[in-house]
Amino acid sequence: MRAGKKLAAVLASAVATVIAAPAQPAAAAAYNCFLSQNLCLFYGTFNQGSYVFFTPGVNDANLNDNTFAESGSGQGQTVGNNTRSASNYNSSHAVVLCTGVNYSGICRILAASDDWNLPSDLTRNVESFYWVA
Ligand SMILES: [Ca+2]
Repeated sequence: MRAGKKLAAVLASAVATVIAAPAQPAAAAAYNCFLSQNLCLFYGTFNQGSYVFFTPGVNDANLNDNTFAESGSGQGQTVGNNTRSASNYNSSHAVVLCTGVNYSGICRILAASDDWNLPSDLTRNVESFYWVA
């Protein structure tokens, strides 16, 4: 019983920590990216810095009117031509990222459940993306 109560207290503490966490950038990223089925685009390499997330099935033909919203390096910068890494947390749908607006230019597939430092021809050069059905 006593051990059980202690465990319950630890769990309650953990829950409180999780609930309190959204003020922290890393926790926000955990919610919007790592614990989601979303596509996340990051200002920095290795999924670092400010980021923006897109829900499954919602394409964006022009990332030049999006800004990195979350706190971190690059916050407020334009997403178009500034994305350095990307993570596709969707377990069933790939995404295609393109260097031009309206899915033009060089386009490359980011597989489901995969992440990238963008290849040299895409880094700081992505302007649109779409989900693969
Ligand atoms: Ca847009």
